[in-house]
Amino acid sequence: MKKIALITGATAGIGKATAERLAKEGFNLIITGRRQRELDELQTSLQAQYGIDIWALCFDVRKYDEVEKNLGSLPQRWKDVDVLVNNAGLAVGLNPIHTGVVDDWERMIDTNIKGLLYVTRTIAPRMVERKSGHIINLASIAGKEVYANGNVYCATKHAVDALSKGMRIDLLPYGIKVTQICPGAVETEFSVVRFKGDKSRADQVYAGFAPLAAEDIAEAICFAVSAPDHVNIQDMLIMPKAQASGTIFHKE
Ligand code: NDP
Ligand code: 8X3
Repeated sequence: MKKIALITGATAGIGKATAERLAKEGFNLIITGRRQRELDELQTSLQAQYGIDIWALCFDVRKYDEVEKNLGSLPQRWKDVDVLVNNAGLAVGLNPIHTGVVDDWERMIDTNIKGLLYVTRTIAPRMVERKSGHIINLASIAGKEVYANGNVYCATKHAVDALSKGMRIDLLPYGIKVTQICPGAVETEFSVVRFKGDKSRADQVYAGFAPLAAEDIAEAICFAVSAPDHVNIQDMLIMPKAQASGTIFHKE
């Protein structure tokens, strides 16, 4: 029987690349995001390419009632999720703390921390019942370091780091693996979202060096998922060759 992977934020970037990589690996997929059209297109393309089954769910991870409605009572054939990839997340704005925009802070906290918690709270109990499962959390270099004006985004990813550790301890008796993936700069829609649609400002983030591609992170996720049963990859920090730390880049 094919395994089931649930990937949040599969409409773009790392989540979409992970859906593609795990489809190639033969997983049946539950894909989520807020953009129905992107979900439909991905579903059609992966089903045709790999002959897998896909269940696409359009909802906002910030709303617990929507999470519960969509994931709390999955149909029988979808409810035994083997791999949960908590990927949906974003940065909004890059301001010093004293000029921070409260709505930006709320979007980041509600998505990156509360959304990840809501989804995990809904899916983990069945993993505990089955004494089997693997949770992959997308943290960041921003969860290991703090950089200028990154204040609240960095705080949310430090929270993911703490939650990954906490989940690993709490779920240990049930044989559930928890892996945290911490990328440096990956060229996705991330910076366009951070700079609220300003594509030229977003492009500057990746100018002068070769950033990671979403597929590089998907490959790392696939590696963690494919490890033998007795092996858990706990934490992976993955940077472009040209990036030494959160803020130190070698640009041509
Ligand atoms: P993208 O902007 O390309 O993709 C983000 C995904 O998250 C989209 O599918 C989006 O879907 C989904 N999403 C955002 N908000 C919500 C929400 N409220 N409800 C449901 N889905 C949501 O970014 P990345 O692929 O780069 O980011 C993926 C993860 O990786 C994030 O957690 C990010 O913090 C992390 N990361 C990214 C790095 C980078 O440099 N790009 C580096 C380190 C970590 P939709 O808009 O359809 O809702
Ligand atoms: C995304 C990478 O460096 O913009 O988490 O924080 S960074």
